[in-house]
Amino acid sequence: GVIVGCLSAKQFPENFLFGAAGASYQIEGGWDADGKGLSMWDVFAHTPGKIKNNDTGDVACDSYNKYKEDVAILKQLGLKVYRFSISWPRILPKGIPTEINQAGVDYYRNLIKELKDAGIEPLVTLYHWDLPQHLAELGGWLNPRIADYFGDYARICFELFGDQVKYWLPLNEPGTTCVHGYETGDLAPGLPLSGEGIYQCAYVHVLAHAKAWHIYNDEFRSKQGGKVGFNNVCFWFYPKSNNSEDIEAQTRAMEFGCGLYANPIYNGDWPQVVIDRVAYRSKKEGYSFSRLPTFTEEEKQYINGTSDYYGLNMYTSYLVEALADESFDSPSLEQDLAYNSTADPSWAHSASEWLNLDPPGIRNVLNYVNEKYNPGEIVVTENGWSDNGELDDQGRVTYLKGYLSNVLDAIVEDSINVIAYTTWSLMDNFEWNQGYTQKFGIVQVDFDSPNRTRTLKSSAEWYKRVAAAKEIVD
Ligand code: PNW
Repeated sequence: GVIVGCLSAKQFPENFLFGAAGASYQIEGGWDADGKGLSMWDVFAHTPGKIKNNDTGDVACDSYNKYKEDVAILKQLGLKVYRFSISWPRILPKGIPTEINQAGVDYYRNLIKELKDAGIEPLVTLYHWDLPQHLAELGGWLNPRIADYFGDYARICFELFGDQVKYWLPLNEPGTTCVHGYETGDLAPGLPLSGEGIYQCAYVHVLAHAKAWHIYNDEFRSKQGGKVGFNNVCFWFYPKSNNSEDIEAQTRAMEFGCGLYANPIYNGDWPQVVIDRVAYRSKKEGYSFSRLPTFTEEEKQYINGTSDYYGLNMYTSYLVEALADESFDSPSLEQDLAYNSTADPSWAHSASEWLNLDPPGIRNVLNYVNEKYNPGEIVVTENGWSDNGELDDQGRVTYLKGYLSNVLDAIVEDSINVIAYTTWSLMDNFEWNQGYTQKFGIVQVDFDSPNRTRTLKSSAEWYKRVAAAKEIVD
């Protein structure tokens, strides 16, 4: 036949799912409503000085009460998947299975029903940082037994919601928790355990993820037929020069960031670069053992291959320049990494100091993850841009257009099996220690109004047209 008119634009696959994402503590509010227990984020945010303007998630977007409006907006935008998280202490107030909070169960069952009735697939994160405070006091992500507690919680969620949920993500971004919660301490639980906390935290997260996957695999998969994916943030790093030191720094950046968590899940152990580097520095620092915990052979077997799809959070890129080892007098991730990272001056800046515009970075990461971990299916579970909340958010449109074009190229040109994309975020929300100062939503929320009025931004209107056309539109 004859191709009429312009060459047809590249299309996303027919069954590709466009959607949006959010997380319990960032949107729900209802921090002490109807029997919910305390999470470590309630405690952290209620501690003066931890959050910009001492903002809290006490009310946030009030999605605990307004979830029907959220679902109506998703439907109006023609989105087909919603990634949300379950608040562990809303289901289990103390994090332990002795008491199940029925009001919490009802909330999520109602939300899921509302979504399904609107033809929207729920993609459910079991844990997006709001650890029950009781478990934080038991040692949180430094205590390997948290993996067992998490397993009990996961089982309860599979039992309660698994008839309706086909896409699960046990954990959100262990990388961010372990660095910011247990290395620098600027996110909950706020423990600056430089050079040590991060590795113990990574170890416990890997065990917890694997436990949830095995429980699903052994007890639920045959009757529920869903998928349990692994989630982590992977940014892209370019070597600042072609010299071998900078290329090695690029490898360290990828392996200590993405690989520290993904390699155990997909390949059964820490990345070799990380094992060697932390052992080397630990020895020089005078330790008789490595600061990086060792997996037993049994654990290696247990963790290996425990993911049905890769849930990729990807936002930005950096240039890295190697640094030489100088001292061995205080352990730190920074010295284990031994590089300087900067943004290319040509990249546009968001309202978040760590987030700059480099659209090809996501295609690079998709290729990297696909080659290194061979994950089968990939869902881009977070990708988005922050600004000051303006309704005509052209910066966000530019960002999403660039990144989605690269996702499409990864699918069409590189044959990578990306099946869905959930932009961060559906709504402006509580941006952790930045409070309400950085806005990621395609929908604006008026935090000055008790109604928490929602208003579509330009990016939402644009995204709606993309989801309908299944191609990148102007
Ligand atoms: C992710 N960094 O966090 C989280 O999963 C979301 O809850 C969060 O709102 C979103 O990204 C936007 O920040 C990150 O400093 C927080 O590199 C900080 C960083 C990365 C991811």
